Amino acid sequence: MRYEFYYWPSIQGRGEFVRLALEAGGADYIDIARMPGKSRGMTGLMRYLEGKGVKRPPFAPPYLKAGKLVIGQSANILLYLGPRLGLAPRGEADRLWVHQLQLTIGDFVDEAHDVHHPIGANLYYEEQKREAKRRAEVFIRLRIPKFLGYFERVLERNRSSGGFMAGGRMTYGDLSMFQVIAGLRYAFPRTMSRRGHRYPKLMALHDRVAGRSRVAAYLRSERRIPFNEHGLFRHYPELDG
Ligand SMILES: N[C@@H](CCC(=O)N[C@@H](CS)C(=O)NCC(=O)O)C(=O)O
Repeated sequence: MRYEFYYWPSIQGRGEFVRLALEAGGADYIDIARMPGKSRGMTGLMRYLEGKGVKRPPFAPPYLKAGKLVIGQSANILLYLGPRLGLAPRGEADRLWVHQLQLTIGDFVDEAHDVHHPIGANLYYEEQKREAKRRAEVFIRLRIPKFLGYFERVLERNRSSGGFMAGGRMTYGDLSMFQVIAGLRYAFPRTMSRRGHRYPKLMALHDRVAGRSRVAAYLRSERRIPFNEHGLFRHYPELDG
């Protein structure tokens, strides 16, 4: 199966959760909008969003074409890919648990996005700087500790060896958690260097995932788009505590 992956070509964004799974699972895939001949790729991306000839069009990228299936919503794509790429546990209860973790990660990254766009995604950051500053204070003081504290407890309670969130093997949930830690370190370096030590298991998980051979090769490659100020995790020093 050659998967077709559709996402904005210049950001990691929510697409990165899927890219990481495709890469870590050794999938055969094309990142459509990043194919040479930029406009051709974007045409492919928009075709499904506009619902042209598609019975079940996705609302927004990322989405994945797998044969005749067109699957939207990052957590839904991972629910599909996980078992196929060896990145999900076997039993139903365990699969639901990883899916639940992924949905919680989705909630967290929505909030990370809303730090720099608290009023609306249609406005520039510069048009909502004052509100962003207030939002960042709450995010740093209350929301980062609440979410990271929760994920740290998840790691503490998973008694299987390996240091992953569910069972003894790496799942797509661990890959996504790696991405969240990397993103927070990029966007809020001061906050994370002051408070990161409170979450030793999460920091270790980040390093463990980054060290996996396929992930490490991907991170070194040009396929990994650098963090930037157009994506989900943005570094604006004035918002960093
Ligand atoms: N919950 C969806 C969110 C998808 C989403 O918000 N995609 C963004 C890019 S990261 C987008 O292009 N949204 C267009 C819009 O909301 O109008 C997911 O996790 O896939």
